[in-house]
Amino acid sequence: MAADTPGRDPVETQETLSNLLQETRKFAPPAELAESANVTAAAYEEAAADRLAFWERAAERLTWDRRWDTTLEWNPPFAKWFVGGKLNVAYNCVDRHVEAGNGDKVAYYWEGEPEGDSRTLTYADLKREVSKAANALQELGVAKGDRVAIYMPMIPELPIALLACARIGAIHSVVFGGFSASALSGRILDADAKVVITADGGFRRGAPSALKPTVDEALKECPDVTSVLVVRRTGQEIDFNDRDVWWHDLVDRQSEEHEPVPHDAEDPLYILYTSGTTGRPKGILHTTGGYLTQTAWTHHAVFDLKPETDIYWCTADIGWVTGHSYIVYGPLANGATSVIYEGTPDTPHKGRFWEVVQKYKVTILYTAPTAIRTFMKWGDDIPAKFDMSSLRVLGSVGEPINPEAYVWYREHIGGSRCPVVDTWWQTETGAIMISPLPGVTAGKPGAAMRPLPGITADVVDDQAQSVPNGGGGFLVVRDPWPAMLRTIWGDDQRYIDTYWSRFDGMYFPGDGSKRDEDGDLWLLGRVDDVMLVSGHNISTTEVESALVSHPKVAEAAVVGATDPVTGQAIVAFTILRGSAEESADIAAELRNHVAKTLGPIAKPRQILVVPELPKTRSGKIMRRLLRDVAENRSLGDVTTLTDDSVMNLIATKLPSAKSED
Ligand code: 6R9
Repeated sequence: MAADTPGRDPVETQETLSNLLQETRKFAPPAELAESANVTAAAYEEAAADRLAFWERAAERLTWDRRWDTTLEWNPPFAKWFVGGKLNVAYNCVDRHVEAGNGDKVAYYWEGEPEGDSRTLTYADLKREVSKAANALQELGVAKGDRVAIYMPMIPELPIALLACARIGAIHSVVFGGFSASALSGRILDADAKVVITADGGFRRGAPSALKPTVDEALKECPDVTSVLVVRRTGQEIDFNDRDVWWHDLVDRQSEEHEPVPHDAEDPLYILYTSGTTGRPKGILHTTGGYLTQTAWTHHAVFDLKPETDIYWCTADIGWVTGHSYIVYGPLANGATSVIYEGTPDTPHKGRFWEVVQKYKVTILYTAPTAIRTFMKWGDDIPAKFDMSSLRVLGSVGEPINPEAYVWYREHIGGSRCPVVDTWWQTETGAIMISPLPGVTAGKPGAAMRPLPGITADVVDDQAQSVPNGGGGFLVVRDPWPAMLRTIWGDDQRYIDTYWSRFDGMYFPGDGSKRDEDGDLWLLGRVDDVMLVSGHNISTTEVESALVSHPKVAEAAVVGATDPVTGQAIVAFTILRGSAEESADIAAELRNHVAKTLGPIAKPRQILVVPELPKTRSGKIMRRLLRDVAENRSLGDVTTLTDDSVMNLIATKLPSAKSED
């Protein structure tokens, strides 16, 4: 622990990243789960003994039209997996389950936001709908390798559209339905998409929210788009142009038969643009065989998915990678029954998620820390009103989960019986990389624990040396993995520069990490956000977690602001729990709490109580904007912000900002 010990040798305190937070709580896997777990501790040994043989066995869980000749071709940093293999992703996700006699099994329970609006799709229904949509795309002239932009609400036609593209070998590029016209046109142009699939609108926060006008606006910049396929969802009035065609006019009259042709294991499956908190968005390119292998295997292993009995719900939007990998491809490849929910967690009431869990008897729930902290803020009494005894595994993704949020999730959602799997991965990694295994790992609140079998993640210092237990530094991945991005669409050099140049021969995801005394991994946020306070590199995550461990705090974001004395000083923005009163001395109370938890070096200079925090559309805190506020600058690019009124709310809090000491 690197507290601010007076007289300590300065060289000794120049660690790459401080390790301040100590956590002693541990939760063993439930005995029953461990006994019948899909994956046991042996998987780690098998993968360590022969990594490629391990991934070959994972690939054998899929149905291949032609087996691969070479498991991995590695010309750093360009990887090809299962070279020479051929398969059809849509066949693997849909048809093969029908052929195996599971046509009547539910693939998706879809729950619209307006109450009572629901739809059930079996695997046979999905096969029929995907086949029709694939025929429709072909009628529009879409061929293998063409790009299709998808800009849709969370309705069943969205996964159907993805699978229809995959079936014919067209490359989908999903753009999150909340993005602006300029974000959409930029992505359409970068990928040179020929067709756009959209809807009139979707339901959000109790009202129809239009999408089609944004597409019309975007397409003014995109002359090469030949057709727009429009699903009628809300029934709202929209403009119809020559290139527009209704989904129900075109798709409904198609044949229900469509022959899935085999595609090459390395044929592109999709492009997904990363949120682009800095600079021009990057089109992350994923291919076919390796991606499906790792998404399917990790979904089977990390969630212990039992397709016969589990009801699985991932609350992400399909517009970001979690939805691609863990609502569409992984679960369907495994023949799972999933829930898809269209709307927001507070519509029409703040118990909506738990009502959905109760209604469908959800057994596995996968959500994000931002949602969990919001539920903590709303109060324990809300989930307590619902029967959630069906739940058996809980997952978290998207940001570091604060230990306190983890414990709250485990207790108040998981009834203290469900293991929590904190899964670290990225759009770029395609699938989960670091996570506990629920039947094997004794989980620690806040830790992602170990790289999964077959993944060689490590923590290194700035000289690329592995840090010892107790040390902090940069997360890296040493060897290629099946679902890794293959490049940035149209820009190999940017791919090399962004991910493979910081450390020779290693993938650098841009995250800080520490390895604790037991050798378990903790993710500490983006290295760009690390604060340099009096010569110590302090992670935002540890200070935020210390704040959230105070009973009055639901959520916190900290940033380093320029300081004449310490280089940078910590400024914290906090949201209080529903039950907590804002008192005059709350700032002092919280500052002392952090100092007590992490040591005096981590004591924030300033604490602001705010009503909301600025977040990206996928729920990640945008610290960059808070840094602007903390340093009294005008705000930078706010286009990826969910709700830009939030920054005004925060600004009104500023005059009352107190700086103590
Ligand atoms: C899946 C997804 C990737 C970035 C990643 C990291 C953060 C995601 C995390 C986590 C700590 C976890 N992140 N999961 N940090 N613990 N369990 O979120 O993809 O949107 O590309 O974001 O999110 O900083 O580098 P993406």
